[in-house]
Amino acid sequence: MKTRSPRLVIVSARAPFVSTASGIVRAPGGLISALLPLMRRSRGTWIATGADREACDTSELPFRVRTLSLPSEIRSAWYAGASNGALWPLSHGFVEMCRFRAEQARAYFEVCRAAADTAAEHAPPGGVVWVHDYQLALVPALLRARRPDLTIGFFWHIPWPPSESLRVLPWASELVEGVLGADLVGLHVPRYVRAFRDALDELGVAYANDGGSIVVPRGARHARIETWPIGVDVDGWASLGRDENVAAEAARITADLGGGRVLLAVDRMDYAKGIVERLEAFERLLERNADARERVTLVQIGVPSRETVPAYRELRQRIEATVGRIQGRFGGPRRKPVHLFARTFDSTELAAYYLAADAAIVTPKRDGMNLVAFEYVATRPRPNGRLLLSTTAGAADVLPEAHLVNPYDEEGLASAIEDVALAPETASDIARMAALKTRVSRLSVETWASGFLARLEQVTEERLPVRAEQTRLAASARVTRAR
Ligand code: ADQ
Repeated sequence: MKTRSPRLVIVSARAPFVSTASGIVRAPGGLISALLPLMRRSRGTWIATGADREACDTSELPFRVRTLSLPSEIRSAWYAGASNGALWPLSHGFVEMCRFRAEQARAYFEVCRAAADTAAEHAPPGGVVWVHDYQLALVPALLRARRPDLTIGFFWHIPWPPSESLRVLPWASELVEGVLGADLVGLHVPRYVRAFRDALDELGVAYANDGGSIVVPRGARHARIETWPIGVDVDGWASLGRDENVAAEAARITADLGGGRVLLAVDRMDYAKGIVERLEAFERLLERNADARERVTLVQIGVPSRETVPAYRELRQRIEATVGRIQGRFGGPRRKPVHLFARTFDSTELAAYYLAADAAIVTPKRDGMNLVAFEYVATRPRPNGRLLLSTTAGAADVLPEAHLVNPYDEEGLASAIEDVALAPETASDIARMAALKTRVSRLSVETWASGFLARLEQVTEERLPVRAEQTRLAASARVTRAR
């Protein structure tokens, strides 16, 4: 489905470009690659709050990138504090790790206000604004108050917190009201929509159920909360998977690792991804299975992440210490059971590992969706290999043919890793992977982005007469300002 995506404004914490040692490059990740073509077509504006100003200062683009000038203490209190020290752990079930500090909440409100003001300034009359993620959840309502003529979409990329957890957030009501400023709110899977409904019940906000979605009346309009599962750039990964050079590199990787079974994990280094628990489960497997000690290698690719947050610095040390211990116990001069890479890989390098891996071990403790599971499946040209996936990742809800495991069950996790690593491939494995490939192809990120925007426009057409009047007022206010 293609959308005209006219006059699109995107608001996100991350910018589409970053500075690296080799110059300014497109920021990694499927979301950016899905949104860039839409922005190029719409010639709109991308507002990035956490951005690298220099990387975004480019005049060659067919659209504008605006960054916000925020004092460093506000930026840090918003990003490392309220966003990643409160909302992230809260939404991933790590309530004990949450720190709710009043000055961080104030900074969060301030950054959302600044983002909303910038969007209000750049969005044309009757334009479409798509706001992304938990770092900017108040933007929809703040923007709506400034610019009622706009069509506003919001996507929350992580799990919606269960109401028991949300109850401990001192500004839970403001958070929910902020999100409800959007015309269309997207969540990955139905259980997050159910959790959102629980939050409305808890806060006494009236709503109606409409199939699996929720409709919340807000004056002359409605906010709709719907399931929009994200996907990956399926064609891009598939074409890397068919590339001869990538296949040759994959064969080199397998040979360098000793020719045995290769298990692969790829994550941002985040405690929600369950990296230490995965390593410990692998260690348990090596303890009890001499065959695995000889034949199985785990490659853990982990891109360092959010290192301004203390919990993330400690996590990296724990990961390195655990890998060191496994190496000390089971490694030898010619045998290294775990390989840890703590850096960013480009997609060609990642694809070679996806091809080399007999199984992908995707075992986060909690994850909104998890794109690595999709990338592994999309890259492999044939329906072989196994995907081990946590029941607690959103991806498990859309990829039921994966080998599913509870990442909190220590013994179960070790046994599941053992099975996907050592059991001989069966016809059922091939059938499962074929089914996964079909599902992943249907969930491309391009379809997700254009489908969400098309639906957003459809949803706002429900309030057409009101909107036409608001757009007329916004346009005449512009003309007056210009004079
Ligand atoms: P993330 O928490 O970042 O995303 P995920 O969905 O797994 O998690 O995406 C990670 C991306 O980073 C993948 O595209 C992967 O290839 C890439 N990546 C990881 N390690 C890398 C490395 N070392 N080098 C290069 N690339 C690497 C959030 C939510 C998820 C949700 C997405 C999209 O937390 O649950 O799936 O947004 O909505």
